[in-house]
Amino acid sequence: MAAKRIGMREQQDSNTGAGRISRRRVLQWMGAAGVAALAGEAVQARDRRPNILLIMTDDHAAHALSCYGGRLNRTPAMDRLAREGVLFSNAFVTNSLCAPSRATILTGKYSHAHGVRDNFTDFDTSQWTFPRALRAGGYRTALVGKWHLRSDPADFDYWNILPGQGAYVNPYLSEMGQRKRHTGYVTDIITEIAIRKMREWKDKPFCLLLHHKAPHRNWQPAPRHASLFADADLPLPETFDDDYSSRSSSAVHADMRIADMPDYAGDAPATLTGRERKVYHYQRFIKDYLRTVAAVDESIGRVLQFLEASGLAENTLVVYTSDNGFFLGDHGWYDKRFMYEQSLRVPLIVRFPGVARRGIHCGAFVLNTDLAPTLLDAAGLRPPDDLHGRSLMPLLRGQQPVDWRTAMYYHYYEYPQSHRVRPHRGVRTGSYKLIHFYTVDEWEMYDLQRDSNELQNIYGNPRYAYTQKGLMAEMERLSADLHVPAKW
Ligand SMILES: [Ca+2]
Repeated sequence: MAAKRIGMREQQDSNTGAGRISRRRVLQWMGAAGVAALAGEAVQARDRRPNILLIMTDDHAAHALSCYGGRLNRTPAMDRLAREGVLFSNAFVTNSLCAPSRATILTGKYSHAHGVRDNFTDFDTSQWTFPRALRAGGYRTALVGKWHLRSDPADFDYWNILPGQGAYVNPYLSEMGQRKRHTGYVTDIITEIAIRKMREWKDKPFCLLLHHKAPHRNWQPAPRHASLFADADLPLPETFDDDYSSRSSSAVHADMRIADMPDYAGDAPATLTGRERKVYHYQRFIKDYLRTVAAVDESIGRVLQFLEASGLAENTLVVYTSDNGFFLGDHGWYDKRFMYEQSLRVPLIVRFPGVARRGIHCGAFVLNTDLAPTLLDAAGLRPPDDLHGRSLMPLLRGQQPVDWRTAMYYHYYEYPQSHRVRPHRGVRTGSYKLIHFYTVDEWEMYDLQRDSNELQNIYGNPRYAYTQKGLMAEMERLSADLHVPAKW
């Protein structure tokens, strides 16, 4: 059965002209024994399967990349990656929170299935992950930077990680369990370690997870970026003054308002009051946030340069994404968690020379559950049947399967710490979003075509009764498909 399925995929590959992948797969199917049984040339065949580099940041909102239309900053290296690969313009996370999203990326499953619903749960490292499957398939695997899953990493030949959140300046890192203090700025240090490892491993396929701490709170820019934006007032987001008047009480209840943010409270001049103080906090926050993004962009530039100089670029799949989105003053907030757009959306850019199209934007709905099956597919390995995600490989080639998803299910759990965002689940389609804060039985619904800022809650509006009913049914259908437990 497995062989038949792989055979079908092989057929697809040849139909789409991705002959190189097919050849790699053939070599892989033959396995070591098969290769050894063949004469001379095949025995010498080098494993040419693609290297995989997954670059992920922490809390980088899609609207803070210029290639995503962000108007706040410039991200030349990320933009270059997008020009040379595929930019997914509707990439969403399934639970907008650090640890749950990281566990989802590793396992290809929703929070309820991998068990990490919040930031306070240990990741059960006995479960399947895509690095484990790659390792079993002959890849060397490495993890460098932020891990945030509490348990020690289990599926990596090499790991060198920040303990917990880690520090921006002179951080400690744990290299295979050995703690060591480094001198310098965290984004640069993580980049250097990753480059060193790729250089060392360049002769055999590797999968390296390069996970930055930036741009996570508390934002500390590198000294070279300390005065970036110093002379400018950055524009306020359109929803900066959202008064939550049409929403459920859950938006009012949340504790993540720019106006009240403690980070800069002591620095604000005492003469400032009300909205002036809120604007002051915003300017301090957004500039520090974007300064930490600037170092990440430089890191990506350095990595791309290294890949070229070392001859690895043509055979390395590079992914850039973030573990969740972020409110950049949108709706008067910082942080994430809510299913609203700025938190739900993440940047996702994939460059795969010789396989993926160059410079296209793909608007299909893609989720963080899709990364694990995609990366296995790229390596010619078959993902297990119980993953919730689906390989993005056809989309990368510019072909959208007719049965691709047109709605996505979302589920956030962590409460009350931190930020008092009530648990909720919801569904998003191309035109609408329905959210249920089920612990208080409150509903919200938005018409995303007419109200992209999500300011007018239309739940219960008789004009939308038919649509509302359909969305509720769709949420239940997706929830049943995913086997989301009724109680947790
Ligand atoms: Ca995060």
